[in-house]
Amino acid sequence: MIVVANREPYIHEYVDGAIVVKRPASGLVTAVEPVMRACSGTWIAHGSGSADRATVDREDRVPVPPGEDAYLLRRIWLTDAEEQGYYYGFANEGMWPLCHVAHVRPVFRESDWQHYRAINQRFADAVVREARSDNPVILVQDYHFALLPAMIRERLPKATILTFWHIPWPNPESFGICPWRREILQGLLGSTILGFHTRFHCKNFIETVDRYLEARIEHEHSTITHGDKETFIESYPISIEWPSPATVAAWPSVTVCRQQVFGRFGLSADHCLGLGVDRFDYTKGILERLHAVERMLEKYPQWVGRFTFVQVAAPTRSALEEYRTFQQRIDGLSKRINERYGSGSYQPIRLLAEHHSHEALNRLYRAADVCVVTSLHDGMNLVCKEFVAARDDDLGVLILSRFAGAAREMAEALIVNPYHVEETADALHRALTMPVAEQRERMASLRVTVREFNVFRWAGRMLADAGRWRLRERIEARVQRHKDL
Ligand code: ADQ
Repeated sequence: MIVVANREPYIHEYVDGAIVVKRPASGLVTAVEPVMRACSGTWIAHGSGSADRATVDREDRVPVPPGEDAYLLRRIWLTDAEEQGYYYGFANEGMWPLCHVAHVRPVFRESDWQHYRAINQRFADAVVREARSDNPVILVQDYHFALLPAMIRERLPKATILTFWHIPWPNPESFGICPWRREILQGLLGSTILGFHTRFHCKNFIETVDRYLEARIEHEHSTITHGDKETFIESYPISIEWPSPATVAAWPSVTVCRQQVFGRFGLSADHCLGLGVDRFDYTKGILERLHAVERMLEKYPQWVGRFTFVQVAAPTRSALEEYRTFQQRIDGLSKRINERYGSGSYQPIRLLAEHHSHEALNRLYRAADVCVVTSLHDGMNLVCKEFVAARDDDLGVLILSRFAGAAREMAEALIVNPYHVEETADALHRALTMPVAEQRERMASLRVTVREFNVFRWAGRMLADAGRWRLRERIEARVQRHKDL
């Protein structure tokens, strides 16, 4: 199996002259990495770490995870100008805001598009070189590679190409502003299967194709035929790896986690803790969330001095002005709320603008009374699932945006419209006063959902569909051979 994703699952960096391995803060990596560990194969990605070149062999490959060597990571090198055009430019200033419709204007530059096309071609060449047969199974990941499926199809016509789009797909009107909409749609239709998180995104995609391309659409089977190639469009809600009993046994108890986290922030045992965990991204609704915390303190003053909100935010795409300004706005708002409601050592907002290890995040999840996910638009959102997986005590409340794909599966959360600050403030108060029995009932039910529909179910469903597809193609080829005889 070959996975193509922009982000690598393991980044080698020089720190004080020594090489250390880092795990990126990325929902895609969180979800797809356990599948690769189980299936083995090759993961092709941009080599972005300062020590990446020093750790690969002559074919630019390195076995990972370090020490386990379960699969190969094949690195692709980009110049600064290529990274600027393909990754920061077209992918993150064009496609990301285009698909999230989060009121940030997409920017489309001809030069970015040229880089995007060239880098998609470079990855397609690498796939062809890494393929060990004429019909490999290739998993193409995300909006960095919209052109890749058709490029691979041209060189490996028998390949099974499963493309998964990790972010939302907008409606045809919104998508229509992209100057290269036809090329992007045609690129994606090189896939055998094209997956989205929700039926709603599938429907938007099919309607977009209907609007801008000549294609035959079979709504009943959810297939699109463009040229002589048929693509199956299906929803596969992504998830996380459910922690094994051995993993859970190694976790510090909830009581210990709470003591450690409360100790770190100097909070008394009867204090309440709210938690947000995100990349520093304008789609995640961090500003709206902080406004809701402020409104809750204003409306329910009994929480002043008794409630602290910890916002963990990993800096991301900091080369882009939009992201730097966003981070400054969050900083400014946190300071203002702390000036308004803080006193002495009490600060209602604790902003931790840094990358955290998986263990540190898990401790926070286990210590929190309420976890708040207020994305303005999110393909799925895995933070809410990680929070639920961490709570083997069945306690804690999840507040979840109705605009995250996860809201469709996690109805036992307190579902909010993050644009409605008053509603989120009330939900916070409700979460903090929720009786233990109700917390247990909601959390136990959420845990069943996340355990059942874990990331292996996601990958398993996609691969099973691919298997059926390959079988059908083999039978059709055999029938054709008989006809020809
Ligand atoms: P992301 O936009 O990256 O993913 P999300 O699904 O929430 O969003 O995943 C974020 C991941 O990064 C989580 O595993 C989280 O623990 C980790 N993370 C966040 N902040 C961190 C920090 N400060 N330190 C360390 N780790 C941190 C995209 C889509 C989502 C979709 C996923 C998977 O935007 O909608 O759910 O892909 O398809």
